[in-house]
Amino acid sequence: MGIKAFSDDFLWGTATASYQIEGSPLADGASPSIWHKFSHIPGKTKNNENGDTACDHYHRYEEDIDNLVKLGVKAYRFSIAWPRIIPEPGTINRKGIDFYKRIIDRLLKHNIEPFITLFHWDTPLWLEKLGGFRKRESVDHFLFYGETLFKEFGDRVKHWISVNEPMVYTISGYVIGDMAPGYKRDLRGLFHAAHHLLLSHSRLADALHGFSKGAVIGIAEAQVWVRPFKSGSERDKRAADLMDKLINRLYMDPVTTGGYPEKLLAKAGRYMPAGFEKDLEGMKNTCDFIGINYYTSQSYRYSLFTPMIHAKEMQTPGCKRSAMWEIYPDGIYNLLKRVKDEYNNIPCYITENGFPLNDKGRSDLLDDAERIEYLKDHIRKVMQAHKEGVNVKGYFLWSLMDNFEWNHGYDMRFGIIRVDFKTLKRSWKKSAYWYQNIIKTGLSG
Ligand code: GBH
Repeated sequence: MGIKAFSDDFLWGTATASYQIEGSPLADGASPSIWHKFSHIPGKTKNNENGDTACDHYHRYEEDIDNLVKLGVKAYRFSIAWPRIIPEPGTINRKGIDFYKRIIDRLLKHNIEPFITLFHWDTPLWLEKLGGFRKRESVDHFLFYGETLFKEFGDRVKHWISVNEPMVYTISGYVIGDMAPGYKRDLRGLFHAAHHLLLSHSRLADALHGFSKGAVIGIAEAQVWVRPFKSGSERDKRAADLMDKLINRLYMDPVTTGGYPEKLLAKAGRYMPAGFEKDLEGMKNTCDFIGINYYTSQSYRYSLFTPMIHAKEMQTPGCKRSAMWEIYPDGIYNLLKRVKDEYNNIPCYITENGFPLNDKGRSDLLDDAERIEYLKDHIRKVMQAHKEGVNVKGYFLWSLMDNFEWNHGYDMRFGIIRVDFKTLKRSWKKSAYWYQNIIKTGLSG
């Protein structure tokens, strides 16, 4: 199957996020984010690493865009750091806007389509102090920030992503606590924040459509292909189904087909903000497209002793693993098919897909053959879905370059371009040359 399986306007791209690459988080009038605070608390991240320097993209964005040009990407997904734009409630910071304006103009000059994520987890610390996404007022603050960006960039940016992975932000940030804002076992926090993030998305969509004709907005959903541990077991099937609703559909349904999964509300409705039902009608069908961030699959078995969810994650027998997760290329296909069959074949993009490697035991740090294999297998599945009528319009590889992998620090590397975090030198890995070739000539064999 060659690249011709995709239409000519298929957008090949790469993705990054502000706090993970920029560095200089307090430069030029920016205020701290929750990730700045969290990563400076001892013990929260691997080796106590933080985003103070990261890839120094803040000063090296020209070189990084040169690499995008060399790769030949048609699109580039990146995020804007909210606390650079709105350093305190109601205040707009020109210097923050100018930084992103320079990036956008440079991309456009090279015919690279910017896909801008408004919020990739770096909540302004001032907002968290006001209660963060737990509070309904967060929606108004998000809207003020979003409208500022639409006004500044709406003439030239046509693709917007409101929120990156509300699932990870709320589950890791309010229940597991391994990511900012770092609360633990706070189910009320989880369901309140989830609702306010999704409500924000819908308000931002209304604002964008009123403002800029032809601009589109979606949300980037972390999607995990969830399976029962024993496919023949009814109890395992029920456990997996509930986890699918908790991980995937809770964040997807309200802004597409409408409403929260009933089965989940029956169990957890009491954690939702009062009167949330009144918001649902306005939230429905507010995605012009869906972004899918796909990395992995998970298996669940019934477990009497896990409170409320009665599900326990198990290693899927026979499933290969990366340094972080299970490898299951069929999952990306299955989830894309689901968009076609259950979400009205809404246009979609793979907004992230990629592979982690660390340096341990590697003699050639630029030889990432395992990554190439992973990418090839997954892109092939995307092609298959496309061929079978899924309206998938692009693929963004995570990530352009190694970066600050949140609580994993700089240890887990997802880049197709290596960053030496001492010298900040960029070097192309084998996968970068491979991807350059895919973009140019397609996938064969
Ligand atoms: C993305 O998160 C982020 O958007 C990006 O910033 C990050 O750098 C990148 O991926 C690589 O991690 O969480 O143990 O239940 C990915 C998050 C990872 C969420 C796999 C679902 C399933 C395993 N996804 N995860 S677990």
